[in-house]
Amino acid sequence: MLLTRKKKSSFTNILKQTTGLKRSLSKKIVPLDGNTAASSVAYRMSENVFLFPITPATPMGENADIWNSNKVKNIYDTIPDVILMQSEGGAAGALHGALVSGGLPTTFTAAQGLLLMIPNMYRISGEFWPAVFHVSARVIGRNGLSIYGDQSDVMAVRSTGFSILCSGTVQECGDFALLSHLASLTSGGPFLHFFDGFRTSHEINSIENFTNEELKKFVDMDALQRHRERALNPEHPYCLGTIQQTDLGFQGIESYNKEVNAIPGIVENYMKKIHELTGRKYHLFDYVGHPEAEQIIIMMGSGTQPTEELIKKYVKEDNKKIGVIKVRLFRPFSKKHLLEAMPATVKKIAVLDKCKDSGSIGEPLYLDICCALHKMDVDIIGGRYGVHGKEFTPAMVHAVFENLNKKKPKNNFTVGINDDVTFTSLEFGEPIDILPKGTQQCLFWGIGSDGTVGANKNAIKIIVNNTDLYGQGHFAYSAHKSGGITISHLRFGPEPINASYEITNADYIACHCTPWVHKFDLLKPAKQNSIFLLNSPYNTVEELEKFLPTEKKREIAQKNLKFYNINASQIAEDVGLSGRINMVMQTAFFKLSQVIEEKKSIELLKKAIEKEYKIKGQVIIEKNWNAVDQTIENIVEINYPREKWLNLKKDPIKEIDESLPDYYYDIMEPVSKLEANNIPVSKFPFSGYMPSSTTQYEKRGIARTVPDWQSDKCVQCNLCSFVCPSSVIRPFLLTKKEAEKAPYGYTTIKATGVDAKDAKEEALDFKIQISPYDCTGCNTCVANCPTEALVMKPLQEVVDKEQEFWDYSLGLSKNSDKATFKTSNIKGSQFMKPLIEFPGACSGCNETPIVKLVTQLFGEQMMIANSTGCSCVWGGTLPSNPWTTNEKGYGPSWGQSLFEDTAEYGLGMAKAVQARRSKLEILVTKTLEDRSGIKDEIVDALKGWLNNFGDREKSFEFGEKVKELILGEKNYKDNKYLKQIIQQKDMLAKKSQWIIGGDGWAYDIGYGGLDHVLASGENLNILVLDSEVYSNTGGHASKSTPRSGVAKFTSSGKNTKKKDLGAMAMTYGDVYVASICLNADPKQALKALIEAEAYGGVSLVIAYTPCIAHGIRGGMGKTTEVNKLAVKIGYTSLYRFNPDNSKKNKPIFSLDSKKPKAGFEDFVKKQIRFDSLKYTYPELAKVKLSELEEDITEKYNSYNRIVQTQKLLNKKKKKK
Ligand SMILES: Cc1ncc(C[n+]2csc(CCOP(=O)(O)OP(=O)(O)O)c2C)c(N)n1
Ligand code: SF4
Ligand code: SF4
Ligand code: SF4
Repeated sequence: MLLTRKKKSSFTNILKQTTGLKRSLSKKIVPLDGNTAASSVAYRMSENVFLFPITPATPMGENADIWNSNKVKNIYDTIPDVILMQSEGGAAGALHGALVSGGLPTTFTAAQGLLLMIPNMYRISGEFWPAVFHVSARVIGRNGLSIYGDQSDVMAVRSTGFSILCSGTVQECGDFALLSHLASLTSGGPFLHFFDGFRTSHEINSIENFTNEELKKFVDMDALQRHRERALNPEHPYCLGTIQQTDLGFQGIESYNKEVNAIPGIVENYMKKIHELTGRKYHLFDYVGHPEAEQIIIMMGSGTQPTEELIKKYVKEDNKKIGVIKVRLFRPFSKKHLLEAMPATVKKIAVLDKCKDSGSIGEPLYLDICCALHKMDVDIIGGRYGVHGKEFTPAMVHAVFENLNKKKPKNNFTVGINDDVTFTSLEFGEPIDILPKGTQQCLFWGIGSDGTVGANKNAIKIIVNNTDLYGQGHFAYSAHKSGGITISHLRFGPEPINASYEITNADYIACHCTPWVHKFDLLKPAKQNSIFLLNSPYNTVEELEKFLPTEKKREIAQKNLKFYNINASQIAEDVGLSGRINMVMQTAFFKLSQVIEEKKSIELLKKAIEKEYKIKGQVIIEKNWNAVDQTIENIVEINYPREKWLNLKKDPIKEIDESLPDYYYDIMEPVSKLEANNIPVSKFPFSGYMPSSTTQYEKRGIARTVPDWQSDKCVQCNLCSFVCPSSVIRPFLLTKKEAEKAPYGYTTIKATGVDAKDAKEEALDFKIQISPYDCTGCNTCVANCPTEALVMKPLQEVVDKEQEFWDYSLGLSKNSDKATFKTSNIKGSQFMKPLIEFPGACSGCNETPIVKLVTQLFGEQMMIANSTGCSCVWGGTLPSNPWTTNEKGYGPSWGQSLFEDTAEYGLGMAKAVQARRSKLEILVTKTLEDRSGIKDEIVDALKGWLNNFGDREKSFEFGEKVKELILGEKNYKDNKYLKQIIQQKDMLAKKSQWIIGGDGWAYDIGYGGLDHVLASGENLNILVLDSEVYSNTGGHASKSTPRSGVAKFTSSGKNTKKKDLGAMAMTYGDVYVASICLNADPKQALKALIEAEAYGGVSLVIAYTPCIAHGIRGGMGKTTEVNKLAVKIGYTSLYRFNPDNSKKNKPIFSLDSKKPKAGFEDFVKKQIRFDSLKYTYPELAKVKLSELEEDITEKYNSYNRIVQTQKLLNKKKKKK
């Protein structure tokens, strides 16, 4: 990373800048999350940081990048180098190299990332080097991926030889980070320090952080010198990584047992030192509970918090003889220290593992404990909890002790789910409140990107930094990238808060998103007499009586809630912060909750505003101040008629809609109501299966405004549909009868330009129709309409009639009827049903429309190997499946393997299909040779199929015919050939194989595989959704990120230019390559996709897909404008490289975009990713942006040179 700022910054100052957190020197308490607590130590204890982003460990790397950019030094008085690698495998390899050269490297990772490091972990521990990996532990993907935390990743590396230390709280994240660096250096061996991902990594809590002086204090300089001296160096050379035979290897592995055996003592020693320094006492195994406990739990991680707190309560109140052993050092496992920690009175032990070791006799910690205590007279059982990030609460701890108390406790149990298949689960009861007295609990229901989460993080900072209160914040999100729910759980109190679970007893609940009142059971956690604040336009009892559902009114009355309303959207609008309600809601929280006295809190809030918005200028500061004042004046207490609301009759139970599949009621509905924790195991489909077409049931209604069609202005170009990211706006054709039968108000116009045969026979009508509940309000269709025939209108105004019209439109006879229109042009392609609809992408996403177009062209024959990234989130998040089918039930089949192996996964798919189809080809050939008893019609169809075996469209047509004819024969099963052909009927149609992924995959982590597949000569299509960043993880730089681009991990603008993947692929000569940008040049994009699919070898289509991470000014609705500019100035050159053209004597390379024109400055200004550099690093901006401009010219010139060379060669050819 380039170091740019001249001024040196202290760590404390930078911590303030990066987290906005202020360190109170008097009490040294700061609100930090687990990732920051760990990385702030790791960064300062290391010399090199090798990175690759993976949730939930990514913020550790992001912190390191920002600290590096700000020249923050480590304790060795140097600035740690922060290096972004192409994968975690690469990070581990580089780290290994740094170690053997005497460096002090570190890295941060989780889940699949940690798995990629395994080979190097063995090597590092085998050579016994001092390195520390900090792991935000996360679920390993099995039949599905999850970004949430369990300990399956750490357990998967427990045999690598790394020492493993576990933190259970945010405070411990900092303490044990230090412990692991110190112990690693002294012991000389590698450490893995971990904490529960998302739970501890993202939880903000009040903790003490270390100063540089404190960190330095215990560093073992002798050990460091030993490490440096041991390093590879030509001045005292030796060799590493030797090949060993059977006579040598075994002894070699045993040769460092002594060093490993010393580790527990070293860790213990440093624990003592940390105790002396901080007063916090740790042991390798920490026992909490009754001194004569008979029943104990043994576990590690954040789950120890509710366990410990409940035990303390039961011991104190009922003198229960129970306790918990918290495992700190899991590897090397010290039996001696375990026994020292365990009371001699223990008779029964429940070992809790936060992972599942499928097929094993028990989970890893359980097996270790059984082995350690096998000679003792204790009963040991094992159970699983918190797997896939499942909540673990005091009520569940209670259930574990109840089980343990039984004569025959259940072994191999689960807690937290309802396993009604193998009956492993323990039942647990109502929530148990064990928080210290005076703790206030506050819940905030927001909608993605409304600023709620940011405002709440701010609130914690303000409170913890300015009062004696402790604070804790935990944030939960839904998987949808747009319109998803966010729930913030905030706790404040006079004593430290150890509660690693969500709030079930709230003193304050705020609903920031009005429709959530109807959707969720959001008052369930409300305490009696607590506060409820609603953001809605309804300030009177009368209006609210009408608006609120009966259930909510009754609940408000029953719980005697103090009910307030604030019209936050109006206030935001009035003060000039349209759509930004966060400041209003934050002010309301401070006023109503009284966590800090009102006057003081407003003062602090205003100060915080001034600081936060300083760079944006005084106008913005004043708008926010104004929002604060307006809020104080406009909060309305609702004096509701309590008696009346108490006696309201229940609404009738909604009838079951028979047309909806079981899957909807079993899975989708509970998920959408946030009640999925109650879904029993028996309802889960086998192997991660998700049925197609389920997003159609979601009907999220997240748009504030939706397009309204002005039929008189429409020129029937279908561009609106072409660019819609959500498949929401579609053109429909109607026969005369259908137009007559249409619902009242259903406007149509006479169809024009539909030139296929049916249209000529009968005049058709045309209509543009939207699915109102599925629209995200992105404005892309409006921006692309050439005649202003679309106008945005408030959803509520149009929703009922538009929904009725949409339902009617879906049943029209001409839908997807290829006989009525040509599908190879923009207009015709849009009459085909998109076989992906309503994906949960961000509003205005550029990835989805391209994939949608591909499904309209080839969807019924598509096999998709999808990479990990945004496209797998909007395309494959259980239970919302946007992949859908046509009237025949055919549609894309979709699979995701890993982030790193997508090309290989797709190649595997293609090869298997090829093999199966070849077999079918042989069978059909034999059938035709031995055709006795087979009707001529069938024989003809089979011949047609065989002759068109490799033709996608014809093999499909003949295949359909073959199926129809054979299945029409009553006794076809009597013929051995026909029977077998029908058994393999799904191989008749040639498949259209697609490999889809982002630039992170194609340019970086998956490049090796991609390159191999490019060289394979196979007939498959690769679509790279090039957003120039790792969009899914929040916008991290890839090798596709342009020079000067500000992304995560390149916070001072990227130093190097974008890799030209297309040019690299073209060098193979036999790969079809295209560069497209859908809404900048729709025709070119369509042409390229059709050519790519038709090409008989490998095709690579690189689609420029700007993303929210680019910070397009004016929002994603403006991407069309920016994309057109990108093409105009040559930032993105559009081209097609078609090797087939050489056979046709046509130029292989077509540069489809014109010579670049002026507009670079405008392009820069329109995107925060470039423009912000001018403010953060002005001098660098000058240099890097002008270099970017040069890159653009150079790139265009290089393409133009190909064109000119082609022309020249052509001329020469003609002359000859
Ligand atoms: C081995 C591994 N490392 C890291 C990740 C985390 N991860 C998931 S998606 C992603 C970035 C995807 O970026 P890109 O391929 O550009 O796709 P986009 O999200 O931009 O569509 C990363 C880093 C992972 N899933 N697996
Ligand atoms: S506003 Fe966006 S989502 Fe809605 S129809 Fe238009 S393009 Fe589609
Ligand atoms: S983009 Fe505008 S003119 Fe074209 S079909 Fe849609 S509404 Fe009609
Ligand atoms: S690519 Fe960007 S805009 Fe699209 S879903 Fe991902 S983050 Fe959102």
